[in-house]
Amino acid sequence: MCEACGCQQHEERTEKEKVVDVHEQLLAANSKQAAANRHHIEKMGAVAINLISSPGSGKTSLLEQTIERLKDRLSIGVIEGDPETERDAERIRKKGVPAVQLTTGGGCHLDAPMVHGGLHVLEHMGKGRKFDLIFIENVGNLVCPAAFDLGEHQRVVLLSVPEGSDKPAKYPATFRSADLVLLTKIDLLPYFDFSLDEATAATKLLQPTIPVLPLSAEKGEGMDAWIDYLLGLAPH
Ligand SMILES: Nc1nc2c(ncn2[C@@H]2O[C@H](COP(=O)(O)OP(=O)(O)O)[C@@H](O)[C@H]2O)c(=O)[nH]1
Ligand SMILES: [Mg+2]
Repeated sequence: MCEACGCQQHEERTEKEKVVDVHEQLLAANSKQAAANRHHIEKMGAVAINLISSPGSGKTSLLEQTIERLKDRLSIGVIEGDPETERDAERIRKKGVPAVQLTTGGGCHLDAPMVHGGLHVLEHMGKGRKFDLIFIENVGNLVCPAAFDLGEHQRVVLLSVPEGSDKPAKYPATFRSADLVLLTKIDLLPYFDFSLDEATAATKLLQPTIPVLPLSAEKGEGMDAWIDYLLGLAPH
């Protein structure tokens, strides 16, 4: 029972307020570390891109194909986030690029302190070389990663054809936080009830001027526009 007024409800509300307070403190601490990360990344000579999507939307496949196309032109590093396993970092290393695996032990998003640790490991792996682009593949989730600035310069949200074109309307916070939306696996369009127009319109309802690029990492369609976008971001 609440000591102040003897009311059960008031006490419950106070407990909820405490939880909100802790959450706000956590986000404030994250934002502070994210600003430091951004500075750190710039000192490394790089631009960082945070990739956010549901599990299986094609983030790692997109990175594999992106590295194939850019590795002779740009110096690339990758930070991978997953609840468990080193698998995605191993896939990236097979492409000849340094990759750090961060495992959250079940956590549903990366945060700025974790990425700070990852940047130090990446620098060590890079043996002092400068990076042009650092990709951060977030944990597969369309809700939680949106609230956590990692110190990236660009946030790219992927939506794959099998997921359905209603996802921007259902997960507005994530799509509203994006700098670019990629509609992935468009080679599967003949087999799914997915409308590129509807997905684009739903995204533009949240952000009228955001670029939306459809592509297939597997078949290559649309990849040129993505590569041009990245070349436009890379430091010159
Ligand atoms: N058909 C098709 N499948 C894809 C494409 N990109 C990725 N995939 C498949 O989707 C699955 C998940 O891909 P992955 O890159 O691991 O997704 P992530 O969890 O977002 O990193 C794998 O079986 C990929 O082969 C694509 O462009 N077309
Ligand atoms: Mg992956």
